[in-house]
Amino acid sequence: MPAPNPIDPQQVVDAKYSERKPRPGVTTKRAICATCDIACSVVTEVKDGRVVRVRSSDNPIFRDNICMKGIVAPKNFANPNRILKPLKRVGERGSGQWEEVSWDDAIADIGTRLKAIIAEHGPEAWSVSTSQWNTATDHGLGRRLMNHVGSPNWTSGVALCAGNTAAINRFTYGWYPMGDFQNTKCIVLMGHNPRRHSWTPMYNWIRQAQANGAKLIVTDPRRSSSAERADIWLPLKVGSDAAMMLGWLKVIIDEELYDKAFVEDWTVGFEELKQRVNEYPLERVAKLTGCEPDMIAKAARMYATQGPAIIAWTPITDMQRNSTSAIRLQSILRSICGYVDVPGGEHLQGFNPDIVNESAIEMHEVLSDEQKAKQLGSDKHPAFTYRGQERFRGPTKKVWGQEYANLVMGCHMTPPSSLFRAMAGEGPYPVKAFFFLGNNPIMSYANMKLIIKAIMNQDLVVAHEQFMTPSAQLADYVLPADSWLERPWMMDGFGWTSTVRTSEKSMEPPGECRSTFEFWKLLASALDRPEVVPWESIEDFYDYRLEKLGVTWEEFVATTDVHFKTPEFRKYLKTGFATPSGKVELKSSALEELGFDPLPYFREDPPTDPEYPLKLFTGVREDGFFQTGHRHIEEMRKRHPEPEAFVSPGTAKELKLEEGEWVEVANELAKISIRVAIKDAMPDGLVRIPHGWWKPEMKQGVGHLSGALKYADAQLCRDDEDFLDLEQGIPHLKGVPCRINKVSQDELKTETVVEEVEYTL
Ligand SMILES: Nc1nc2c(c(=O)[nH]1)N[C@H]1C(S)=C(S)[C@@H](COP(=O)(O)OP(=O)(O)OC[C@H]3O[C@@H](n4cnc5c(=O)[nH]c(N)nc54)[C@H](O)[C@@H]3O)O[C@H]1N2
Ligand SMILES: Nc1nc2c(c(=O)[nH]1)N[C@H]1C(S)=C(S)[C@@H](COP(=O)(O)OP(=O)(O)OC[C@H]3O[C@@H](n4cnc5c(=O)[nH]c(N)nc54)[C@H](O)[C@@H]3O)O[C@H]1N2
Ligand code: SF4
Ligand SMILES: [Mo]
Repeated sequence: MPAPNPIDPQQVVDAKYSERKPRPGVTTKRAICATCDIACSVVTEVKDGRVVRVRSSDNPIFRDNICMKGIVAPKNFANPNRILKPLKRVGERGSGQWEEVSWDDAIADIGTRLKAIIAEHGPEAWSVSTSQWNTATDHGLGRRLMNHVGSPNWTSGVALCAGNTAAINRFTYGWYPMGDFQNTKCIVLMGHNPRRHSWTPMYNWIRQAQANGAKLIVTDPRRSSSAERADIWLPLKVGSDAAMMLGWLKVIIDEELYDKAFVEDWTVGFEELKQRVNEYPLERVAKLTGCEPDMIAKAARMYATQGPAIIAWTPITDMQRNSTSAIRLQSILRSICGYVDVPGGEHLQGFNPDIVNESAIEMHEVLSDEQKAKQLGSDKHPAFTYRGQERFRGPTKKVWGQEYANLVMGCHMTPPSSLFRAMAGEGPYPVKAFFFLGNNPIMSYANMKLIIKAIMNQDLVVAHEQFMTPSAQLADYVLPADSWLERPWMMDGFGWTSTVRTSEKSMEPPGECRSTFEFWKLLASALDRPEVVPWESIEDFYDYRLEKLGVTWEEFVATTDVHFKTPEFRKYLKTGFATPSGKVELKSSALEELGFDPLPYFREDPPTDPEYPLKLFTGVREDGFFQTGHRHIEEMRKRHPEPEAFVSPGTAKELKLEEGEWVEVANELAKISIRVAIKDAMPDGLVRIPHGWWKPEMKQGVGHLSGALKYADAQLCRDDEDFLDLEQGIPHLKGVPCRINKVSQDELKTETVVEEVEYTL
């Protein structure tokens, strides 16, 4: 049975369920899989103190939500490559030589060195990068410590995935809404392509909604599996989503298909929006997107008239040079069609009032205005920095009860490219200490070689990791991290939904692996700020967060899979929206004050260089891996032994490419080695590059980085201003000019040989 959507209160009431009897010889725990960032509830089976199996939850809300990456977790975390002891670099940085040290010695030395760096350069010289899921499992404690110490320079994978969506949504209606898939009548997927083993719950919700009669509209240059199941598929040009939505608005406004009463009563800037949209007649949009005007109009009409509709969150528009406009356009479409905060549409949930939420734990109020103003990137690309989000403090307090709402942890970040350029010595001031937790930074942003230079230019580099990733290979300390099987978790809906969920600890961490909680607690003490993380243990910390509910963590986790706030719709009737005007800002006063165009627009691609006639995008995730991880698991590697560039049969013919042939994909920044996979779902001229390839079995250290220098997509991702979104400064990963170079047969043969070429930076 596909999973019901946990937004619906009826579903929650119905969710009394009986647990399956454990198999003989095992005990079971109820856990949340944190292998990817969609967080499925699962059951773990424990035998002799170890997790031997992960299966899907018995709770009907979550049943069926499990994928192969969740199932393989016990093998993943028991892999011999797992780091079990703190490692200290000996020899040159990146030389691959380590000695085992104790946690106490490591943390003491890290504390002393970090204090010295702060004394010399100021607290802003310390920066931190984390990942999607890690951002959710450090519970805001990293930000809390940084805020107390005085550094605003925190970034995360959420800058290119969901966190930035949330931050940009605030410009329109002050929060980021969550789709009510259970009751919707129409779903739009802009590229986003949930599959059985990728965004599994989302895939289940969409299938269920379609079974209930909901329409599906997909925009995707490639004929994806979602496109195949769609009522309308718009095969648009890569990177042209914002232009497509301007076209939809043109139709919806011209044909008066919008919610007039809502627009009249609850929005500002409709006339200006209308004028802007008039600059995008369908003929122009057809040119920009490569789609037929009739089809564009048909999709727009379907969205506006077959609602309530959802434009599902998509990472695709998070990674485009028109990202801010594209995300704003999604917000504007939702708003003028009357789908915001209504059943079947998109729900503004706010905080759960029963717990201390992570935005509050972060304590952004203790970071001085002077330090906030130093946040890197806030001058040029401020949208999700403190400066960009400043205008929402007062309105957020009024509507949602708290000044700082760090939705999906994306609302007070440093844009990654600004950070790495500063770390590499490009100014405006020195950044000399870099910590990364649960994040593979050199491979997870744009311009990998610049990030390597940035890391090599540091005085102190600390990784908290499970595996010796290419990034960890460049650290001074690699501290062993626990996994989601080995710690409890109280999950507060990524600071975005009001759902609180629980995960039991299934087993003890192996070796000396420790949690992110422990990492921050130890570091706080080493920086002489023990009072910042005063709780003895993570359970003690959860007790504190649950005080208002009057239960302990032990009681809560034993009785609760999911704790809800009763959904209320159209709350704005009482409170207004959390924007400066209290209304939905179709024309954004905050963007205008920051010096940007307050209306959405489409910035065309720079002229094509004939040297690089093709375009690439990174994406189409592999079932067996999560992002840059999992390449060490044999069963998964068998499924995807080598990185593959997808090209159309037409492009293959033109370039005389054979299926399975090794080629180079190259652009101004770099070239990578990759095998050709000819796919008739691909349009001509477009190349799909998979994200995050390295091979743990290959040589470690500078010059190799376990194959990252040979295969990683991040080398081709550009971070020069032409390829950055103006407002956020995030890179364009959907439509980067490139070419394919044939390689000689001799080179081809060496691909399977272990002997490795050394790469220079
Ligand atoms: N060039 C390029 N950059 C991208 C993308 C792209 O397509 N191309 N995609 C973007 C997207 S969508 C995302 S979501 C981000 C993701 O970027 P990251 O957040 O960096 O994600 P991963 O590559 O999964 O790296 C996570 C690391 O955390 C480690 N880890 C796993 N569990 C734990 C744990 O419990 N504790 C600790 N301490 N470590 C753990 C894993 O071993 C892994 O090395 O990257 C973004 N960046
Ligand atoms: N198994 C597995 N599952 C995963 C992950 C994983 O690594 N492995 N990663 C997780 C993460 S962090 C994320 S963000 C998601 C990503 O998952 P999705 O959101 O589904 O993203 P992708 O699979 O990268 O690409 C989806 C589609 O976008 C299309 N596309 C490319 N460029 C454009 C464009 O410019 N416009 C439009 N409209 N479409 C475009 C591609 O053709 C592709 O069909 O998957 C999550 N789920
Ligand atoms: S989709 Fe798979 S990896 Fe992601 S949380 Fe669910 S089971 Fe875990
Ligand atoms: Mo992502």
